[in-house]
Amino acid sequence: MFTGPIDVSIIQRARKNGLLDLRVHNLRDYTHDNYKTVDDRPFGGGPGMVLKVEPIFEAVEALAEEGTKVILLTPSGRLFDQSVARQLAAEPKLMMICGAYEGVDERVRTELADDELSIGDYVLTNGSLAAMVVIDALTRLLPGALGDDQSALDESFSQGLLEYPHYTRPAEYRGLKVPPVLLSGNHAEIEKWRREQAILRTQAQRADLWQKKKENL
Ligand code: 21W
Repeated sequence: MFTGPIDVSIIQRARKNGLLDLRVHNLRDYTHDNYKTVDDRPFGGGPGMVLKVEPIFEAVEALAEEGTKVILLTPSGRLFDQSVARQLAAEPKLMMICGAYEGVDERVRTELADDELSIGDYVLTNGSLAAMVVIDALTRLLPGALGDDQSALDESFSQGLLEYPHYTRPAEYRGLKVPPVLLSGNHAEIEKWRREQAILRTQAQRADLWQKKKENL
């Protein structure tokens, strides 16, 4: 699950450049039985399996350092967004616990987790892809992680509007023309057009964002 994404592009470069120290641990390494059991049936009955408390406690005790913020990825966590990403990117050390099966023994949440995050209102098979999403969003915010040609300004969200439309060459493709203003060289007009487009788009696609934006105008 992790080896593909963490070995590509920006994340890998951040690791090579010493901006990011990323390690993946297997809970099975913190079990003591021959079967390396990490899950068990839920007390009280019901479907599925629950991640056991002991391997997680032992893993966190072995791996967490002074100042490590422990985050549980769970569908019932608070919603991860760009402002949470900015806060977390400023933390020196994070440890993410990925849930699996029906969930994680509640004592992990109450005793170990400093924070609980969900990446959105849809159901994944486990928390590792959610952790990968968080890692990706945080990595690009690390100072120096993006190349010169890329911007960490988070244009889509920092100003509370969606992004304006982008075009590149050719100026006409199969009769589809780039808006003439973008070819005009008039930077004030281009700025104005982009802002209008961003507003129109936000109104059409994200009434929730537009509502918030209006309050702050
Ligand atoms: C999916 C775990 C469903 C538990 C009520 C009672 C981590 C996640 C996850 C998963 C259930 C995140 C049920 C967005 C996600 C994650 C696996 C609950 C059914 N409902 N963010 N029992 N979406 N998902 N099982 O799924 O661990 S962050």
